[in-house]
Amino acid sequence: TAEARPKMLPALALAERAAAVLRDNDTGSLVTAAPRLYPHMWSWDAAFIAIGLAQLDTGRAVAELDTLLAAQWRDGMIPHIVFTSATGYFPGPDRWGTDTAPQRPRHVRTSGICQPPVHAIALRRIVDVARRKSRADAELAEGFATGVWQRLYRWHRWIARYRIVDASGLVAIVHGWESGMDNSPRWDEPYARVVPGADLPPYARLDLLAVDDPAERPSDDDYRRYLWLIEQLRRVNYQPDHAVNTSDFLVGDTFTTALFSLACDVLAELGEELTSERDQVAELRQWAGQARRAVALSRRPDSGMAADRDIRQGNWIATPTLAGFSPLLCGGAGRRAEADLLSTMDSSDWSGHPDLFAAVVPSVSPRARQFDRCRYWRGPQWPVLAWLFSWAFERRGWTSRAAELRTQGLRLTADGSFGEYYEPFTGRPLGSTNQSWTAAVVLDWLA
Ligand code: 2M8
Repeated sequence: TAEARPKMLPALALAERAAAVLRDNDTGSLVTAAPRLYPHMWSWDAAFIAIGLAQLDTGRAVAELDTLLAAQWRDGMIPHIVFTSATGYFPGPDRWGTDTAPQRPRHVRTSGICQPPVHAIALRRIVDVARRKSRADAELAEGFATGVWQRLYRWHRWIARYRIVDASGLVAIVHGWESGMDNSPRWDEPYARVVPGADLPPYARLDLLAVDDPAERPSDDDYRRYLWLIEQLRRVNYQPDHAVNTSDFLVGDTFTTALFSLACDVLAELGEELTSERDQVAELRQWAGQARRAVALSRRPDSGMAADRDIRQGNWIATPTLAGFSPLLCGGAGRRAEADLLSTMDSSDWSGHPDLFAAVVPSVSPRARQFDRCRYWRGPQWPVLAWLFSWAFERRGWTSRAAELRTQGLRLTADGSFGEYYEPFTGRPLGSTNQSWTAAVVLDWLA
């Protein structure tokens, strides 16, 4: 119950604790995603972490993105993990075996897949925050943004070139981990057809050692499939064209597509402000428009919610998850459809569910049969996603909605434990504590 929770910290104390989390998880060149569970740099975590760092120190914020971008593959992909020397996370660099991939970066070890492209959003936020701080901060952030703009353009071009592979126009992923929502019920059907080969090399999970209860993490069956997909990708040396041809898992991800659309527009905007790259800006606008249309077209007629596309099977996956609200991030669905989606979001099936501790959209509808209140991406609330929606709503001019999400996000996180995710009915922190991206978005909310 709510009574069992530690009391809510006042804003100043909460901000101090959040800053301490980022400091404690800082190795000097990067902030790890979490102290024990994730002792490396994750791609989309790094973007949110940089947003939090921007409130503390512009120089440290840009350095974080710089570390990530220094690990960019030569074809443009930003890898989903940049490994530190820490042990204790599985699968580590040896299991990924990217060392023989011709397009890998030379000086650092990484995984061989990617994550949602939220980096341009982080760069936008860093520039905006710095401009409000001081002239020197603004110059630092703008100089950095101008310097890395091409690298982000090349990342977006990689997605447009290699990951739009069918008529749906959705951005395809070759592993559930690429969605960031690892064990979401969105992927149950496509994963059901991933059958690990008998030649899957043996392994031992380490993630379960870092959480209170295995019921907060994916199952062993899930993990065998995750590892099998890595095995398939490793066997084609992570060549992007072979990967989409051979992976047993190939899904058009509507949420990633919405973020791609939004990020292309944001990067185009930054390009207009800071560079003279007219042609590349025009390309970004075109990708943004195509992705926006793909998301709008993925809506199911009955619910109005966006769906994913199982490309291997040729069917839609319409599971009631938070990804269904993707059109609200990037627009394109039309005013009527958006109003309907917003009322769905407010309804008792979602944020308006009477038993929620905080009115933050859960990862899965509490009324869905797949809902599991403790298990990772199958029900709990994720502050980082609340931040994304609040930022996008602000940008779309829905100021009071953005403010309300921020208030509710702070209610969820005010105990100062910085959980990775939260149990929706009690507000109990789950997974890791002192999770960097949670601390980062709290810092941004409190600014
Ligand atoms: C989780 O994913 C990793 C694999 O990438 C894991 O469970 O080992 C996800 O929540 C993902 O979205 C996140 O980026 C990562 C680090 O926080 O953890």
